[in-house]
Amino acid sequence: MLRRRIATAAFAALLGLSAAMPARAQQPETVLNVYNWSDYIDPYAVAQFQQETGIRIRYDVYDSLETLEGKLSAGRSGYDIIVPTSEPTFSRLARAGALKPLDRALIPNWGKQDATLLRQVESSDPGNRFGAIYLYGTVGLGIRADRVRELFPDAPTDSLDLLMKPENARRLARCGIAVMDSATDVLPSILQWLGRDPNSTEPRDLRAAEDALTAIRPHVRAITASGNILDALANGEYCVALTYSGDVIQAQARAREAKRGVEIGYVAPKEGAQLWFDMLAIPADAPHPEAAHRFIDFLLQPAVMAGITNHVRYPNAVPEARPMVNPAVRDDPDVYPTPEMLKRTFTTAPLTPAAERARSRSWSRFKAGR
Ligand code: N2P
Repeated sequence: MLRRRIATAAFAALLGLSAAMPARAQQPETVLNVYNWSDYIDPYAVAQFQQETGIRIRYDVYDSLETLEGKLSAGRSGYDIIVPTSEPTFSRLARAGALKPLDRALIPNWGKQDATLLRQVESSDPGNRFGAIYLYGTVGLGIRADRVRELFPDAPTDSLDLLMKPENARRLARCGIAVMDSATDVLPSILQWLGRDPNSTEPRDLRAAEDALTAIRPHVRAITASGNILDALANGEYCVALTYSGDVIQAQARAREAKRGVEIGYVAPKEGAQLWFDMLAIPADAPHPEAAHRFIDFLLQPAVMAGITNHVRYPNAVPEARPMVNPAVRDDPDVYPTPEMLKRTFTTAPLTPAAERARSRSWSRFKAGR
């Protein structure tokens, strides 16, 4: 049995390596078009999949839900795999008929996923028909600890007060404040900080969030894509950035490697952090649905998932992967939140199209500083 497995692996490797040989070039090559968040996979996993299956991956990235939705809503995206967040994008695409129901017979590793987490995403996808859980995380603050200690020794570093109270933002402005450019993934945290319902569609709540953001606007250096924030944080360009948890922890790891004294920390705000799940999904018009199922199945293998978490510093939903994750990553509560931290998180709900439009108009005004 073992020998056969080895022989099969060797054969698959051979297929992968022989992709450029003329004999194979005559056969149409299978391609898998993946559209994923930036800085969100272990390149080794991509290489391994290609080598094992002979399927070539064409990989594109986005760094906000707005960009993903823009691409998908135009139709005929040509993608086979997308990774939308459970709310609002994934649930909306599922309801709109834009996703293909997953064929579990083609995903033998489906059962590797944590049943409790799967139940949790059922509020976005009853019956878990359209998505497997890829990774999850929170929205919070990346803090350049070495500089904030100097500039503002008694800074409230456990709270969104650090960013959202104008007197604090003013003190930190010259060392750089950034906010990721996404109404969808920022406004709920601001509403929560204000003590309002993060899913509120009430105009007065939205107005309050916009006013709070507008009040700190003069002190914000950049409202930019999350991918840009990751790079700049790692280089020490910002003191405070509102962005996704694992992006901060990746920046922290890069800064440590660079050994230039840049010290980055992550904080899930004590007022309550937004918890999100990113889902592996197949667009309804995907040109290569079989290869897409194969890719999802491949990713759900514990060893592959562990490699991804090690690389991108976001937790996965495969419990068997956990012992294979590096202890420094596995035991970091900023990566895998503790049960107490999870109690202080909130999830978002879908908005009506009108509420969604109101949020995006409000966001544009904040960006323009008006
Ligand atoms: C990866 C960011 C993905 C998290 N750079 C957003 N859900």
